[in-house]
Amino acid sequence: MEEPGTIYFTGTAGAGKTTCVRAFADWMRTAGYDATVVNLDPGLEDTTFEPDVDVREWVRLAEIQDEYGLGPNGAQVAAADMIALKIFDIKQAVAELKSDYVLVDTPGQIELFAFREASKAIVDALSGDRSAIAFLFDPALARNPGGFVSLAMLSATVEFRFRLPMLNLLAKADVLTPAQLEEVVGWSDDRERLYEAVTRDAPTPDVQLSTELFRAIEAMGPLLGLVPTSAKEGTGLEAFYQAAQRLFAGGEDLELSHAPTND
Ligand SMILES: Nc1nc2c(ncn2[C@@H]2O[C@H](COP(=O)(O)OP(=O)(O)OP(=O)(O)O)[C@@H](O)[C@H]2O)c(=O)[nH]1
Ligand SMILES: [Mg+2]
Repeated sequence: MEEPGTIYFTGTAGAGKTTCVRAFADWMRTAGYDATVVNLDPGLEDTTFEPDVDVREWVRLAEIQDEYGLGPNGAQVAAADMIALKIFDIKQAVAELKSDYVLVDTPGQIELFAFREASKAIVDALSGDRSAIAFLFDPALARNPGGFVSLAMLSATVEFRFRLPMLNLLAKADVLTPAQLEEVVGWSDDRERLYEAVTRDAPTPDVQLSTELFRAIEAMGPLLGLVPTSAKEGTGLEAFYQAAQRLFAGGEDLELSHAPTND
């Protein structure tokens, strides 16, 4: 059997990761594809979310807080280390389900996920050759040029840490007007437009800083190719699936034969 396509959903706190994983898994199942949903967030409190493999079976944030007298962030750090110790059990639970796709929800605190050695060990252990990181751009930040550039840098940092291909998503696209959406997607497709937006109307010191940040983005290589999605309205999920398929197929454009078109 071919190795599953594994996608880790990352992004700033509240960017919409958990909702997106659920919506994407629902979309995939409706379309006739099979997907395993993995929760890697030991602090997840949403009781309506029922992942197929749940890290809370092994490690629970509340218990770590109580047992070691830690706050939520300290407990997340300790939890990441504990998860790393259990990773082969988790990997086996995922493998037993034999799905084509594995969708992984990650803890809310991106810095915990991106900057801890334990997270790197977890991702390395779970990932095969067909793995990618979905990075969600929160429109609350992405709608402004400065916020957009900051998120692009964060996405690049995540890529640099994990050395996996990135799928950049604009989450909660439904909260933007069509004009805002066009503008934000335009920044990801066209660096000149982004540069113009970054330097427009900004006070001089900000222009200097933004210009430097922009140059850093420019040096990073390929354009972001942001895919707008809305978990709430179920839009953009097919486009995201196709982007993932292209990536896993090594650039080949696979035919999507039996998926509904709800974009
Ligand atoms: N309008 C709209 N709201 C959304 C969408 N997706 C998520 N939200 C809302 O955004 C908030 C955060 O969503 P979550 O899915 O919990 O985000 P998260 O990134 O998993 O959050 P943490 O794990 O706590 O960092 C919730 O109030 C969701 O209802 C969407 O597509 N559209
Ligand atoms: Mg979440």
